[in-house]
Amino acid sequence: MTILFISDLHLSAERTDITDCFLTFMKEETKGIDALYVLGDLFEMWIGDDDNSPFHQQIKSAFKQLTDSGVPCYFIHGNRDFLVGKRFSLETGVQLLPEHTVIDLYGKPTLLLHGDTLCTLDDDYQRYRKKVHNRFIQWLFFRLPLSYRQKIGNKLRSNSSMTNEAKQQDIMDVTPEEVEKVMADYQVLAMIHGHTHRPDVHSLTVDSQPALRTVLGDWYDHGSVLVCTPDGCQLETRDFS
Ligand code: OKV
Ligand code: MN
Repeated sequence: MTILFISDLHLSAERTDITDCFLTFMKEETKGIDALYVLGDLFEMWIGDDDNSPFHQQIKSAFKQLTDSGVPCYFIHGNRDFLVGKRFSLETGVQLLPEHTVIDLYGKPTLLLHGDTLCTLDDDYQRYRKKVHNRFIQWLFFRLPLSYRQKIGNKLRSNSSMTNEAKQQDIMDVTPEEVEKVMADYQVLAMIHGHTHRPDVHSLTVDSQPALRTVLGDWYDHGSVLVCTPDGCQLETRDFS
């Protein structure tokens, strides 16, 4: 009995080392598990489900094989792949979940989310987020041909003019008050999220009760998996080959 959680792989055609590690993980570690949850930023960028390059086909077929084998697979959008949509879901069998989702994790109500909404002090990002999540702006974006959307994506990405190394450090951490508020709102004592690339388990107090916040790791220089069984959860890493 095992449930696996991953996030922040930032898969791209350029980083074949990450892709290889992910495909090996999908083939060798997901057989017969109870569920796989992907908590956002599976992809470095996503400008529409109609982007069907060999790279995307390779990733999608890995999910399709898993869900066809009977393993339920769930996805919560990240800040990079928030445009993953119904067509991706139909092609892969991966079920899209709302941005805040409470699951029963072997008897423990657990709130799952990507984590970007917890970084409330990052004004620039929250302003950008509001724009690109606007339904009308998204409707306009999808009117554009794939090649234009690709150009806009590349432009926006290069505008954040830092090196990849600096970008990793630059992600703001969560606001502790926001974490407590969200957990109290959802009446949970356990939360799992990614986004900050600061894998750890934090103890906190919610409604004067002890609570746990587990942060998943990114896949920048090794794989990162949260392995949960009825006995508990453990953050683990996987070396690139
Ligand atoms: C994803 C991030 C690029 C951060 C654009 C409307 C608009 C959607 C979009 C374009 C960019 C996603 C979809 C990408 C995340 C970046 C740069 C920084 C901090 C519009 C709707 F307004 F331009 F019309 N986008 N792409 N960033 O390349 O995947 O998260 S992306
Ligand atoms: Mn993120």
